[in-house]
Amino acid sequence: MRAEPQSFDRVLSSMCTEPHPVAREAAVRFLATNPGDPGTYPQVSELEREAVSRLGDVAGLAEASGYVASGGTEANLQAVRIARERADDHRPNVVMPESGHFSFRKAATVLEVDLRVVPTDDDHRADLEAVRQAADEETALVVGVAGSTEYGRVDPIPELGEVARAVDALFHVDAAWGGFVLPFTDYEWNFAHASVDTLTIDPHKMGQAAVPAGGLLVQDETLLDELAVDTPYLETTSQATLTGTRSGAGVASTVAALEELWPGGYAAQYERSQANAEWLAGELEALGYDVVEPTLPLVAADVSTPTFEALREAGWRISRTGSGELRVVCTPHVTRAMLEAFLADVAELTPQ
Ligand code: 0PR
Repeated sequence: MRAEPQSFDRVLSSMCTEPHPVAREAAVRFLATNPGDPGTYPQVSELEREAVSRLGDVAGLAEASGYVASGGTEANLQAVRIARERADDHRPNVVMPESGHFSFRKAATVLEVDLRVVPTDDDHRADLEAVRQAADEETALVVGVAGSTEYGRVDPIPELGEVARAVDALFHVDAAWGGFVLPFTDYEWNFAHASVDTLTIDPHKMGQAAVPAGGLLVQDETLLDELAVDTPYLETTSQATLTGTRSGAGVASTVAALEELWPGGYAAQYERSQANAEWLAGELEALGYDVVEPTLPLVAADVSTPTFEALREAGWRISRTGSGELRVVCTPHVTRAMLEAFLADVAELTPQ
């Protein structure tokens, strides 16, 4: 097999990044283990407990429960599933701001719940009043986003938690992308700041672990019981994950990355990424583009379709928001030198 994987040199669109060397090494070492079968693979199972506990440190949860999922999609789907199992209604609803990730749409289809998508405000954050109006006694789950996919925005998490409580629904925070940068900001986003029941935090995004490594954390371990099914022919008696067999690579690389980087390494990376995002935003603005202020390390700018396409032609891996803005995610592999080269190409394509 001679094919080579994509290099990260021109990747500005991805929420994932090059794994940290220690995370890569751990992933390779544990590739052939299966945390789905703890009776047979006890070492990786022990590592998963450690991963969850360390993710709890990041997300402000002292007694953490949860597991390392395949990614944010699985973690979000499982959060909806927990809420669905707890609801009495035949077909409960889930209230989510329009900034919520499309994984919730998959979850709603699979689990047959109604997804009530409510508008965001002028700053792309959940409109609290709209969430309040959409939530009712049939609401099983309210979703808040802490680091949105398109604009890196953080919803008013404590207030959304109160809305969920008022209708006796569970409250889920999707910090799949934001979870490893938010600890270094002033945002109130996690278990420490609000009545959060479940939370997604993905090591394989800003956590610098290898794919596949998502994180589902639950505030109370009994919430996981909603997911558990009996496993008659395994040594262990039940399984809460959605997947059965799964590689231990994600689990091991999560522990390795956290051991190496939490908190100092992630803090330094956040500073670099945020400074890069602010620099790029300033330069794009100076070229005359409308830029959405990067409150987290993600820049969106109103670049025309021909310019966008010419940049892609030039080899840049870039993506667009739902409303067509260019979107650059300042992940750890995105260096200032890369952004300088990118900006030079943008400048060349910009009419004087
Ligand atoms: N929640 C949020 C807030 C996300 O941004 C994403 C993924 C998910 C959940 C789902 O996570 P998984 O993809 O791990 O299941 N957001 C990116 C997106 O949809 C995923 C992505 C990653 C896209 C790498 C491109 C890419 O190269 O845009």
